[in-house]
Amino acid sequence: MTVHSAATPNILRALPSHVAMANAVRFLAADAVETANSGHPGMPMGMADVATVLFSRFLKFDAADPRWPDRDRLVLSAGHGSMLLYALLYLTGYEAMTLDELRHFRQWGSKTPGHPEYGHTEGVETTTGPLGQGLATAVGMALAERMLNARFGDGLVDHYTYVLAGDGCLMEGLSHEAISLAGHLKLSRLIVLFDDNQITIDGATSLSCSDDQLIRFLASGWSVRRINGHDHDAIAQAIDEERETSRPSLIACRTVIGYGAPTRQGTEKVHGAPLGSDELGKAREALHWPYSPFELPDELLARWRAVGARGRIARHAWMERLEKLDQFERESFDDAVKGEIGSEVGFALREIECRFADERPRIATRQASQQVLEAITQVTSNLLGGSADLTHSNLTLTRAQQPVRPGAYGGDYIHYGVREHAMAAAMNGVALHGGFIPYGGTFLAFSDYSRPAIRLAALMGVRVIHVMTHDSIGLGEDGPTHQPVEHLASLRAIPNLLVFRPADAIETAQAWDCALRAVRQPSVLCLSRQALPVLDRAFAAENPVARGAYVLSETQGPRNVTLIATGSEVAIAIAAAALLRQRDLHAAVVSMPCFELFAAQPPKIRADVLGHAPRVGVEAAVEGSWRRWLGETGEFVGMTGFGASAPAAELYSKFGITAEAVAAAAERAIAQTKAKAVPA
Ligand SMILES: Cc1ncc(C[n+]2csc(CCOP(=O)(O)OP(=O)(O)O)c2C)c(N)n1
Repeated sequence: MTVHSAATPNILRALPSHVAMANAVRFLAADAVETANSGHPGMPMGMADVATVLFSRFLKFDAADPRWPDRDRLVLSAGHGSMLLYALLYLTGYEAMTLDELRHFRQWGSKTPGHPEYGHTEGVETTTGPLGQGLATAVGMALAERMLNARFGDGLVDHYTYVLAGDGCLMEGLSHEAISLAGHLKLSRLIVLFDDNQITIDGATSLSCSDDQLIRFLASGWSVRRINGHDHDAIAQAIDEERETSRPSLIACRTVIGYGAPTRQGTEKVHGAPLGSDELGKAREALHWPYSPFELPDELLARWRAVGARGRIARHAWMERLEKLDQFERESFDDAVKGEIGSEVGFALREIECRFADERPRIATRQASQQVLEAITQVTSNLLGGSADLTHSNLTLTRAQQPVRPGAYGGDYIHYGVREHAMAAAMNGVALHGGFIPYGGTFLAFSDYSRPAIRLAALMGVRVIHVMTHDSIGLGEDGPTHQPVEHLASLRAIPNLLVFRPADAIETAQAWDCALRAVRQPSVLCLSRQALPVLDRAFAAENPVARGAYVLSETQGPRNVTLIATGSEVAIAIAAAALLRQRDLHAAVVSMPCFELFAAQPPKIRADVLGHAPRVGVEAAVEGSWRRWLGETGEFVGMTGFGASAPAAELYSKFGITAEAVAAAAERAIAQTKAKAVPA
């Protein structure tokens, strides 16, 4: 094979430029996978034509400013094809994406991890890899775009959301929720380019799937068509026309996976393994690509760089329009896009906290949450509420909010329908897009349905607030299907996720304050169905929930035991402390609404709160990670299995989560500690 100098692009002149541009993408991807000896060459080689047409003719972006708010969003839902995206970022001139980064694909410290990671690589709009997530996240982005457009107009917000998705994304159940929601909401700025190559890892899609995807999307209210995904004119025509429809669009691009690899293309062999030097050499011959790995003729690179700069004029014009706005409007836009919560929200939270302290309402924490939301939605319109069809149970809708309706995006509340997973993923998309702080409700037991998207929010570090009510057996009669027992433990196992379980109305306001301020962390607010008393506490100038745990009631003298509880069980711990007092035992009570924030405190603060006396943990859930706070001699009072269908009070008594049981556990813990202290 002849290797031409990069300065003599003879071959370029023989090929139409867009074909050469697509081949540049193909070989950067295939060579990076080859160098890493790991990765997925098939998808980038197959979708190079579609991506080239999209980038060179349609995508509104400026590589010099990857965060320009009015850029089109591109989501690579088929995240395993990450090299497609990295190649495009390099070619179009994103500063941080150098050729060296491509050479270090999948290596420690590189900007080119195995799957695209938001926040790690500039130009990556969302983390993808778990199939289907990107598509559902894009629904949230497209929704945020329309909603922001309704507020600020075409001059500031006027862009599209494009998705590259494969068979795998469309097979995932999540895709059904996502396309159904997008179709219902008529998100016409959402365009899915489906890599319709009919191959997944096991082989042909016919092994496992007989869906007619076009009919499926059509049934959900989408505009659909199928094209040859290697015909640049057909791709361009399809995108051009679909941008004008009043519905979201599916363009099924029939492609050949691994296009250009002579013996492997069109088969599963090219999905997720390097081509090997022989096959790669033959692909070079077949596609008339005489360049060595990572070598590009200057002229071709220049063409791609021009694509990266194509949006510069539009961006400057946009900046001028922004500058011309009056100060109030400009600040409103900036605050929305940056996700500022504003001092008014802080004041509203303080005010309602004081009201709860004065009035001491005996209400469920879900009701307290609603009152908090009532207060803050009076002073900000940057919150986007919603619920997965449990609005009246989660109490997530306020008087100030209006539902968003198909084609009418002026509201600030989403009826997500019974689609917990899509709700969670769409909220990620809203947060990533910017403009709104999303919160959404469901029952805590159904957090499992949202979990993959919650995990991604935590991985990406985005502020999404989950309002999960009916947080224990305390919900009563609905029974064990609806009573979470392992969910707190399982959510607490997700790194970078804040799990709050406030004990009363005051802590609920304080937990909301923490969740809103946690700009790089998602939160789950676990709220009770049942009414809870407002607990006595000393006045605190600072928000004690922000420390994760604090001493709610201290002993007069040295502690005999420390009772640590969360949520509805804090009141039980207080009652147990009273029982212990009658037995001459001094129990301090610690409320621990957020394990994660407490774990992040300096050791001295943690030691002051936990004390040196034996400890008892109380939570109407399985033990999970409680041992960390209890030590070897500590006792845990909670659930050991599933709940049951009965009135709440009876369940607490039958499952032994009572003041008496906590007092007995305290006595055992004290005795065990003494026994340990006696030398053998
Ligand atoms: C939720 C999830 N399940 C499984 C996988 C593993 N996986 C990665 S790619 C893939 C097949 C995807 O097929 P397709 O979307 O057609 O991609 P192509 O073969 O065209 O590259 C699978 C099962 C994953 N990444 N995410």
